[in-house]
Amino acid sequence: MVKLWIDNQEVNVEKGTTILNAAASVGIKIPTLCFLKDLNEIGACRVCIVEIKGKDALVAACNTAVEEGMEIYTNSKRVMNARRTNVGLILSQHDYRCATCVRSGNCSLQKLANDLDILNVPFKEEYEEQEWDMDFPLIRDAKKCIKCMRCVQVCDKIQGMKVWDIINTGKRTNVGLREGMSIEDINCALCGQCITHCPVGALRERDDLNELVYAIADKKKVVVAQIAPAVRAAWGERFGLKREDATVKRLVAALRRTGIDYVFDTNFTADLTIMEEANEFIERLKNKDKYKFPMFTSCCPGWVRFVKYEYPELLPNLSTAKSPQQMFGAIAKTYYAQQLGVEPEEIYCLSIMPCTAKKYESQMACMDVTGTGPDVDSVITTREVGRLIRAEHIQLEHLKEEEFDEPLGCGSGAAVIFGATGGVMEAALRSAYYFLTGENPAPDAFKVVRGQDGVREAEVEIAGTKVRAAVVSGLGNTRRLIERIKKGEAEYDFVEVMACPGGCAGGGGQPIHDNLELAKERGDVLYELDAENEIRFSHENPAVQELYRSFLEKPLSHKSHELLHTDHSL
Ligand code: HC1
Ligand code: SF4
Repeated sequence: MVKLWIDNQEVNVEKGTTILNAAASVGIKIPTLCFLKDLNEIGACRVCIVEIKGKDALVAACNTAVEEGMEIYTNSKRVMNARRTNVGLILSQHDYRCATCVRSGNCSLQKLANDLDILNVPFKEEYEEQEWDMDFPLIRDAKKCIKCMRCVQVCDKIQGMKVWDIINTGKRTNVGLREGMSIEDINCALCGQCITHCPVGALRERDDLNELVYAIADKKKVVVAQIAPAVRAAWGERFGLKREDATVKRLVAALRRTGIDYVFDTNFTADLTIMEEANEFIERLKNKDKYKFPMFTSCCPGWVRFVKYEYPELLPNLSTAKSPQQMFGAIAKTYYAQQLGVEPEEIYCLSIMPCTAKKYESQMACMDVTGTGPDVDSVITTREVGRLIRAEHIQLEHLKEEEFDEPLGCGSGAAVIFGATGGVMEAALRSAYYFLTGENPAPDAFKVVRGQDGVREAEVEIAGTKVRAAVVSGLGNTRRLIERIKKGEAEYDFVEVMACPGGCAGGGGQPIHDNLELAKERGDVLYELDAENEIRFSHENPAVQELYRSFLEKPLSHKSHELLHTDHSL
């Protein structure tokens, strides 16, 4: 142990502890900006500087280890002046139009400037512009970049993609796309993890709210919304709502206030996905010589993009089932349009997702089953739905909960856990067991696949058949797993992959909390919702059963193939 003093308080910590952590252990908060736990501890922003008695230079607390007998001051006059100067310098290089910034009110730099009472800074009048395709789902605004390197590190160390790099030298040093590539051509999976780890507004998703507002105002359009599983565990965070108040039923009510005509649940088509995917898996197991193994899930578009760029030879291993988002669009514009007695093009299908890659998935040319345009017209993130609610001045505290519309609003507990890593696998195993044995397993029989470890493996036995399953989240973990499979070091029958660490709960479209990863907490909410649901199995969803009876006939039928499956190499 090391004994030292911080702001005259005695502190005892393990050898090797940083000053930042030593201070935190006794409740002293040293402000940070570029710091990202375990990923970016480079001390570049010089915001966490502290004074050590007897030393001339101020040091960065995030990457300086404590030493025996140190006397440290975190808020001395010298420290405060230097910290103000450093933040002022960063601000002077940053586009300061906060009022029109997507991160206003949730920006680490803005908060620091306010906390430090910085009221006057010689802002630059002109900034170096970087060209960007504003139609692309991921937007970068170079004028707002503070060169903290967080995006570079997250994309490289967590996602293993190395999309961002340091470009130029000297005064023109900046962050940009690797090797001068364009965002359309580079291998970006669109996971959005660089967005959720950016402390300012330099990275964001394309804003699709404008188009939605026009669609709602268009009297000729029937606006139909779907809410993704993981959105319900996170949407209230932006409003500071308690978990028990931020229910999905309150979100349904809020969406109706915006003028949306019907509010449905992606859980409905998550159940439909399980019907198709579990049967596809059984079909592959029964005809092992005809198919490549393992079969991979295909509902995460960040993962599908990753396969296309990095391992195209694995495309035949992907389940041909479309994602629940896309199945919803296909069913809304066929089955539901028929029920309403309207043409497919009269329906405007909105999707509310915790994900940025879903914006890209909805625009793929193959996602148009009616030949009248995209099955899903627009995708907004959990953050954008928060902005929509604020823009409409909806007072959530006065809003009563409302039920989803029927019939596409009915979802099982198996569907809601899609939003947590391992959930798709667990839901598929529950139904595969039923399809193979004719009986339901205990609902939690396959909970062995739950957890937050980046890679989890399980071997389960169903009707005498051993199924070797793996669950992986985060693209860096995924690459390592694939390399092991390719080298013959690991062998599986069925693998679930989610591009974002923790699955959609930790998705790149979720609310941003600086230096806080909430995937586990949100995932726990989804598992609670599963346990509370009267229906725990996708095959017991009555609305899905009715859809097969009256429209699709059976899983993997000709019609199901036409509407619900795709060739991922397209
Ligand atoms: Fe997901 Fe999915 S679980 S991909 O994480 O399969 O985005 O929540 O909606 O489509 O259902 C995301 C979440 C989501 C799809 C489902
Ligand atoms: Fe990297 Fe994901 Fe950001 Fe693309 S979206 S640059 S893959 S972190």
